[in-house]
Amino acid sequence: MQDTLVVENKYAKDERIKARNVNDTFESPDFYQIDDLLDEEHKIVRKSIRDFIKKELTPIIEECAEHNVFPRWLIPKFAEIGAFGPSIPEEYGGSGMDYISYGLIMQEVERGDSGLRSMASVQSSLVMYPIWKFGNEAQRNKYLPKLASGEMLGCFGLTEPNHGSNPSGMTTNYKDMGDHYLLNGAKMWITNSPEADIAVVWAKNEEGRIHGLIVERGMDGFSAPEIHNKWSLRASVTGELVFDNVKVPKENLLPNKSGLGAPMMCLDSARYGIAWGALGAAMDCYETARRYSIERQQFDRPIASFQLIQKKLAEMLTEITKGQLLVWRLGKLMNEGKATTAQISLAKRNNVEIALQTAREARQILGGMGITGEYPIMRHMMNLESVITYEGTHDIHLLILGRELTGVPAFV
Ligand code: TGC
Ligand code: FAD
Repeated sequence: MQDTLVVENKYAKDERIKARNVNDTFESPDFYQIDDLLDEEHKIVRKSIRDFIKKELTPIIEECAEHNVFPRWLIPKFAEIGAFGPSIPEEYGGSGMDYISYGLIMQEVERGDSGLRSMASVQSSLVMYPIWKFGNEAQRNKYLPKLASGEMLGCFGLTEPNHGSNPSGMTTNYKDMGDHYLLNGAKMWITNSPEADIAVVWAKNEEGRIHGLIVERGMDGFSAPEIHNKWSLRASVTGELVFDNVKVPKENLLPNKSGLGAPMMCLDSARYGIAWGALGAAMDCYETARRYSIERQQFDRPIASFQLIQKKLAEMLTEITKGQLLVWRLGKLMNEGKATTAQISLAKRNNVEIALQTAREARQILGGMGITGEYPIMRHMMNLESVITYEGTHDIHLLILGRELTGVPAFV
């Protein structure tokens, strides 16, 4: 990871980057007048995030992705616009918004880049949510305001080197040493970890029961090495979490829920956000391809005039529109506390899949230009290859649905 300050200064001087800023005229497609289903607050939230992404992220994102730079300097700005803890009550620094607003924030941020949406959804759904939901009052007051303001960045450690799709097999564990817990083990593929100030870590106690613990940067025996050579989410930082006899104070255990159900509840919230977010990436690819097809001439006419190009665009828009309706309804169910894990799986699975298909088709419409960083499509496509794997792989979500439909788990 390069020194972010050096990179920031370099970017500030770059005329080409300023030009990109002016050119971001993105508007989301709304073929079924879904905006009529949103209230004024939703539209205001969406506009403010969209403006922020155009002003702050679009100008730098291609270079960040190319040079593998996590733009940490944007974190206070993400906080300012309410991207951290949108559904967390205001008394803890959150914004107390509903789930449709949360979804729209994720959509707009991922329209900018899935890596930055990852950073924000981990902070909100996987760090702030468990501290709020399973923590005590002292933990909420100690951590949530700082996470909401961006003073602290968090990460979430569930996956292990040998336990990805089956987190219940985790071996990370802690022992009760009387005045503290002793934590040992390792987590893998952890978004934000090398930059994080705290980690919400899931580990087994001596009886094999899973609990959440808050581990702070700087604790003896705790390290978070970065994972290098990613061809996906290059503007997001991913790493390991290594615990070598880490003494965790007893007050850092999240007391109000144990068992795999606790991290799974966090995943429900994060997967919901991804279902919206992936649509943002799809919209950006669709809009880019639609505009390009009108401008690009071959055989003395715009490529938009060819039926095969129109077919691609029409199918992209159809899938995006279906995805929009899906997440709007899911958002209503989330607001009412009625959304089920299987419903969330269906939306995450569907919307990430159609986003990837959209990116692949859009890339074809741009021909050779589609593989360059002059357009966002290849970056979105590579990012989405992670999104389709994390928070439960595409096939695991299918199996979650299969279990719901038949009552028979087919995981083993
Ligand atoms: P299973 O038998 O399904 O459940 C075990 C216990 O947990 C309870 N439970 C839930 N409780 C509340 N809400 C939920 N959503 C729940 N899901 C499960 C369940 O009732 C049971 O409780 P009890 O009391 O009966 O014991 O567990 P299983 O071991 O059979 O696993 C099922 C499976 C495969 C679906 C699950 O393990 C799974 O979803 N695996 C995928 C793993 C995954 O999604 N990992 C994500 C890691 S985090 C991440 O990727 C972040 S990326 C972030 C970013 O950058 O954006
Ligand atoms: P595996 O579980 O080894 O799966 C490999 C293949 O086997 C997949 O195709 C899978 O679908 C298939 N498979 C597995 N089990 C079955 C089965 N029963 N039936 C059929 N097929 C099966 N984790 C965190 O805890 N926190 C994070 O912040 C986080 N961030 C991430 C960021 C990135 C960029 C990535 C890539 C991953 C991140 N993850 C994180 C981990 C992510 O959740 C896991 O990668 C994911 O759950 C899959 O686990 P795995 O990679 O070990 O794959």
